[in-house]
Amino acid sequence: MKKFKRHLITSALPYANGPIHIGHLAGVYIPSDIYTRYLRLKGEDVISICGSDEHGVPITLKARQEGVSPQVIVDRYHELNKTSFERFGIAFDIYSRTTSKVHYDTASGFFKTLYDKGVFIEKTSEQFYDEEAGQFLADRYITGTCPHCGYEKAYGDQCERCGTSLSPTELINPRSTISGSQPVLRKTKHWYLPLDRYEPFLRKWILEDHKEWKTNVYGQCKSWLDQGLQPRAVSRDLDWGVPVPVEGAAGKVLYVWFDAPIGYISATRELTDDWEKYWKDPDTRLIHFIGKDNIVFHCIIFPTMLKTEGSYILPDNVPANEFLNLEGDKISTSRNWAVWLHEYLEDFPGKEDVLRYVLTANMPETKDNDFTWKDFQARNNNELVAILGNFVNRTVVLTNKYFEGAVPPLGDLSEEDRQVLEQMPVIRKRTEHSLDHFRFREALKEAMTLARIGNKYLADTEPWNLIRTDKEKVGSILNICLQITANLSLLMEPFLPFSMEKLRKFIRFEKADWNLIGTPDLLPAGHKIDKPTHLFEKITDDEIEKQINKLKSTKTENEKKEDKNLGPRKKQIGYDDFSKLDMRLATIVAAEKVPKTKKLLKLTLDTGLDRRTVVSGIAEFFTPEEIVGKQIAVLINLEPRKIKGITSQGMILMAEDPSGKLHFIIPEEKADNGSEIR
Ligand code: B3M
Ligand code: ZN
Repeated sequence: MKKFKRHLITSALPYANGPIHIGHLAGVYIPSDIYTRYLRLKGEDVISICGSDEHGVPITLKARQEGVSPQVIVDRYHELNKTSFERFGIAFDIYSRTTSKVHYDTASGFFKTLYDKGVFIEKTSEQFYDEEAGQFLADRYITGTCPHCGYEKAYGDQCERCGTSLSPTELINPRSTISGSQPVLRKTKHWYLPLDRYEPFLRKWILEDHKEWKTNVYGQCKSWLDQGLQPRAVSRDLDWGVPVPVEGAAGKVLYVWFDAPIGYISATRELTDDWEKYWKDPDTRLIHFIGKDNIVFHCIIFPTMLKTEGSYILPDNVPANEFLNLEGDKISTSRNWAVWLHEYLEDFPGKEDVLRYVLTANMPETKDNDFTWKDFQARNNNELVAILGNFVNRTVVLTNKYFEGAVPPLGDLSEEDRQVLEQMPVIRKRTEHSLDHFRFREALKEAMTLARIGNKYLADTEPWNLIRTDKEKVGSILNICLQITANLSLLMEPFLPFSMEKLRKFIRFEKADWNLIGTPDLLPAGHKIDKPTHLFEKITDDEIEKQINKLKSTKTENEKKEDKNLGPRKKQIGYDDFSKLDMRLATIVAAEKVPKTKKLLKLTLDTGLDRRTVVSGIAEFFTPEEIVGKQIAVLINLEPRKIKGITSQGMILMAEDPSGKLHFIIPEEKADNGSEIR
């Protein structure tokens, strides 16, 4: 493999609309940090880049839900996530953000370069526009009835009930989630990246030149390429994002997945004046650490952007991980089904390395995997405490007890002594091989082998008994154990940085240099070590019960919420808005099913003012027979709409309960049709 002069490591920029959880850590940030620390320990020139991804619709949705600006949301979570990463020892060289000025300049400059080179296709298409709110609607801002299952809260891009991916124009009775009004289709121009034109290049670059990529990554890229690539819009009609820097682009911003990867470049510009050496010199190795849901953006779209810009290097590897589940269920921010990093740091102070260890040991590198609190406790108690901690502690305690903390001289070596010492360079090589191939679980297992060997060597030689008859031999045994300890402090550093720093302190070994691993005399005879402190401590059943109960109450809350699946509060309106609604009592005088639909009934209403037809999605709950004669509430001044060829003049008012069942709103006693509701 080519020898690179320097390494540029990027980690997926987390959306600044929520906290970091263990799925993010296991998927992206722990592997990235292990790899970066490993390179640094080897003395390589490496920089590690990350930051907050602060644009995109999810952030504006959250802002709308809370009735605050998107800036308030991103400021909150940028700070929380930045601090959490720092406290957890994720050693980025910079943690920037995509609302920074440097990023706006870099991203708009990048777009302009491609624009001026004529790379983009300009296309005008029709998009839903909310005339009341005066803005185009991103897919998530449009809701309506799913044409496949009749679910009335389907989104413009997907129906959450039947999972069908949709386009907004497929929705029946589409409504804007901003104003509730029926959106209209309006022409709008966008710029498209012609991915199809770069298919031959991508095929060769990935499928021929990068056969070494992880199977899950290579396979996903191949299926994207085999499906055939389509031009992809890189601008949006939104008011939150990097403005499109060309004429005729008022109200348009860069598509978040065009702008965010450029965030890696702008963060590097912020970090060092040498940024072009990292991004444009072919002697730099660029590695993107991401989750599997980001593969297409980092292997197809961003490389096409870099290639068309022409002066940038391309990623040499993109070791994407799969997903981590929690107690057998998908991690979900919206359902609060997660172990949040900032909460973990509060609940388990000083145990950052325990979570790093467990998430590495269970890392979802080739398939989704599961995190359980019981496994967390078992690995801490049976591996960190009972093997690594126990070995180091006994070695240091006995050296203090029998030799006043001075490393004893190494005597003649027995066969067992020789075998143990010979293992160190072997284990280093195997650990290196695993790390070089981004196999972190395997690397950790290899490294822990050295601790197991040390533990067994102590148990076999029993220096605490031998001391009665052969102090010299005990000295030799402890000398070997101290060499193993010093080697472990380097070998385990990428995985357990906090504990290994502590360990190096009490054995007074300050040379953090990977290339020393395997050396049998890192601690020469006579070197004075300190008294030990415990590297790890047992985690009790109570501590775990507390976490499991926390999840149980989350589950109960979710179940209750699912029962009370009350629609999200809407933005406050003024009386004037309300007074525009003309709602009346009306009697259903006729009803029939709308052919070829499951959900729709055609109703004839006597509104007291006239007779009119209204189409309504209630067939799943009511038969035509049972509702004729009912007096109900209806909105009569809604713009008429054609639904399945029938002009519907208004909307009956229904209450939808948490289970999704619909209920008429009926006066307690009959009143005149046409009576105003206000
Ligand atoms: N913000 C993370 C995600 O999809 C996304 C990564 C951007 S990396 C440029 O959850
Ligand atoms: Zn559906």
